[in-house]
Amino acid sequence: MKENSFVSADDIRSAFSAAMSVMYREEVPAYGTLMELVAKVNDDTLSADPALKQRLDATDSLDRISEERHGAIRLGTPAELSMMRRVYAVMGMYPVGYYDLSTAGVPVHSTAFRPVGDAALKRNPFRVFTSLLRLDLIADESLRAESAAILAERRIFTPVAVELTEKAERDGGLDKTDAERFVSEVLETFRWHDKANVSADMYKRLHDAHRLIADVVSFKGPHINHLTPRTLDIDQVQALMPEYGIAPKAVVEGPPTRKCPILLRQTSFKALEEAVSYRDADGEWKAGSHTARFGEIEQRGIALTPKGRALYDELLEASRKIVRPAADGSNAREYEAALAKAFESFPDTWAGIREAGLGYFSYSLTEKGLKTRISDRRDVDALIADGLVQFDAIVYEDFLPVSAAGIFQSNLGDGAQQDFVASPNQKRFEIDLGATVLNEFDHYAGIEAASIESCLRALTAAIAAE
Ligand code: OOG
Ligand code: NI
Repeated sequence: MKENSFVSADDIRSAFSAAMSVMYREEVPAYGTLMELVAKVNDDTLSADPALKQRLDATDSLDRISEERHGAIRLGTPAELSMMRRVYAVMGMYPVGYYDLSTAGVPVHSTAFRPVGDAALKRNPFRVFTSLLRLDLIADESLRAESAAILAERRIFTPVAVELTEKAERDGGLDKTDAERFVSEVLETFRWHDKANVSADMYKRLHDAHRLIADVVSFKGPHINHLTPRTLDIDQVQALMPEYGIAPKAVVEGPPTRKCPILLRQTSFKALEEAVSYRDADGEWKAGSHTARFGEIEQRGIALTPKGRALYDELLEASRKIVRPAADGSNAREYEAALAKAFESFPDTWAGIREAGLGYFSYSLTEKGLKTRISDRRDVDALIADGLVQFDAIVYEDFLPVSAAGIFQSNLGDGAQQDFVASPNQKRFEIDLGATVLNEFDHYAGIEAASIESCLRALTAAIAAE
């Protein structure tokens, strides 16, 4: 009886992402403006392309097309990370992928907590790019120790949020009343606090070491630093942002514009300078400012195999050797041209991508396949050649470290570039997390293999049944 009264994890996640969207729009009005622009461009794109509209209507919910797809937070301690993992699990969000951003001059490593599986993603795809600060990369030993001490003092979860997470773990879910309380209590963790935890002097020391350290250590909690709706035409939104009074980052991150979109393209408006106050030793509040929060948009394409990803990385690097995008946008055109040129060697038809083994596809029976029976298990190329099986791109649901670094950098201010020795440490991250992260390539390969298996089973089952 009890189990029937549980709200599904997918529904809790939907309620949470909706509540977060409302909160963030109130906190950051420019984000509301971006949402309006995205909705308008999505509407225009759909009116101009009835075929696209029809396709999306069949596969996605058109009325939710402009909703948030992801957000991001930055945590300070292993204990915060492992508790966050338990909180997300109540909402059906699990750690997928490991991203080392030290190579890009950002002292964090990260994962994405997201729904896994088609049904959950369709119901609500909301995910949170979650980073853990790496104090081990800070050279100044005393600053490192002071930061650790400040972080050890703070409690980012409300007691009720912790209690309800434990209850969900114990009972296997939450009923309606508890689920509603859970969403509003967890939202508190993501809220903005304009009163810093530290003195103006300490803030300055943290900020001088790295702006990101100041962002994580100085505040009561890991405020959501951006939300990201889906756009159907990222180039158009990027172009229109200034007209709407918001300043876009210099370039769109990721692959160039293509007929067959691959991976993920994203861009953002630059983080806003916001008023905060610091608490000095004598208990007085002192006015200052902090820059951390922004709005982002994303457009997703096909998930690439390790071979496709290697080619993507190679072409991206090749184009960046020709033109490295400047933060002020002064060479954005040249960068776009170099990127487009470099990617000419990446096939731009679905069949070409599939034949070269660059992308993951989901296979299904054609009309003919539905009516046909075969006695042997053939390979998928033969089934396609016989017209029995068709293929659709599997959408990339994860992130890209070079792009993430570009998003971080554009929001840390120009000239914030700093070098750290590359030091990926997935083992350490997983120990701190209290779980292993899912390998995204294995995951996509599994979806593809299962779709092939189900085609073969259907095609040969009819024979067995005879
Ligand atoms: C996260 C930046 C990464 C993305 O979309 O790649 C990210 C952050 O700024 O905390 O959200
Ligand atoms: Ni993002």
